[in-house]
Parts: sequence; structure tokens; C-alpha cells
Amino acid sequence: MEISGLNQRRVVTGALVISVLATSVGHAADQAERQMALCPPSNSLLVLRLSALGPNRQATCDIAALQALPQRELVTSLPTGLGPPGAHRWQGVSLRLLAQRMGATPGHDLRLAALNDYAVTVPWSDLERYDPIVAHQRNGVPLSVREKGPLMLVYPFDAHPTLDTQQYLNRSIWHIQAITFK
Ligand SMILES: Nc1nc2c(c(=O)[nH]1)N[C@H]1C(S)=C(S)[C@@H](COP(=O)(O)O)O[C@H]1N2
Ligand SMILES: [Mo]
Repeated sequence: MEISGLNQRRVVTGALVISVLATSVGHAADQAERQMALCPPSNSLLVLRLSALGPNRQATCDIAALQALPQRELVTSLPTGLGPPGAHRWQGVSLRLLAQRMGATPGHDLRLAALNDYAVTVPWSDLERYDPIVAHQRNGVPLSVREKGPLMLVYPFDAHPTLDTQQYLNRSIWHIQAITFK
């Protein structure tokens, strides 16, 4: 697949980090197991690190690991400026699925942070209503950093007119490096 291409392009200099900050200290071992299973070991330069507070609740994901998870596709246009005009096919991992595999349960709000320190809170209700995806491809092509990749949160704007607000434009975070829940 395109991993070698991604590596060649060196789209990311540092590791991307997804932090899983669960307030519950119970079932830490279960969580660690889930998270390690979520992202198997990788030698890829382009990685997405899943980490939690605590030594055992960490995992490192590369794009291949994300692609090994169930994929979800959205065909939608995005608000002006967020992406190229017109409808495109976005492929990625359902944020809801990712949250569940991280051990989050309904009611948790998710915090997504970007490489540029921009961060948003995504309420669980968004996951149920809109099922946004952490997209890594557009029309089958990996998202470059220039195109707001390698990971960007994509809401199904076309299917839900209620998303056409400044709030959801703001929530459309790109350059995602960390996902936290509490
Ligand atoms: N990583 C990241 N994502 C972000 C932002 C940002 O600064 N960094 N800005 C948000 C805001 S405020 C808006 S309106 C939209 C569109 O930003 P753009 O017009 O600069 O592309 O992206 C959102 N996602
Ligand atoms: Mo904005």
C-alpha cells in the first residue's frame, strides 16, 4: 500500500500521539490489552502513538494499523476552505469505533489535539448522531500535510444540514496528533 510513499514524503517529522486519558483506574490491564491490540508493533516512520496515563496503556499505530481497523467511507463535500471544492470520498476510521476500542464508553467527551496545538472537544452525542471519521485518505490517496493530513476529522456535512454551522467547521480538526477522553 502507500506506506512507502508516505515514508518517502516524510509527511511527519515526529510521532503523532493519541493520548488515552481515562479517569477510571479500574480495568487498566484490560485497557492496556485493548490498546495494544488496537495497534500492533510497527517499524514505520509514520506512526500514530496511542498512549495513556500510566506505563502500560500505550500503543503505537501507523497508518497501516489504522487501515487494518474497520474502515468507514464518507462521500461528502466540506465547508469552503476545509478541503477542495465538491464532493469527495473520504476514507478513515470511525471516531466512535476508535473511541470504543480505546475503552471510552457513551457519555465520554473526546478531546482531539492537533500538531499546531489546536484542540477541540467532540461530545459523545456527535459520535452517535454523525459518526465522523478520522480520515487518512481522500479518493484513495493518503492525505498529505499540505492537504490537512495525515489525519483529519471529517463530518458528513452533505448528509446532515445541521452540521452547516461555525461550530462544526471549528470541530473539523486536521493534523490530528492526540485523542484523549475523560
Ligand atoms: N489542526 C487544526 N485544525 C483546525 C484549525 C486549526 O487551526 N488547526 N482551525 C479550525 C477552524 S477555527 C476552522 S474555521 C477550520 C477551517 O480552518 P481553515 O480555514 O484555516 O482551513 O479548521 C478547524 N480545524
Ligand atoms: Mo474557525
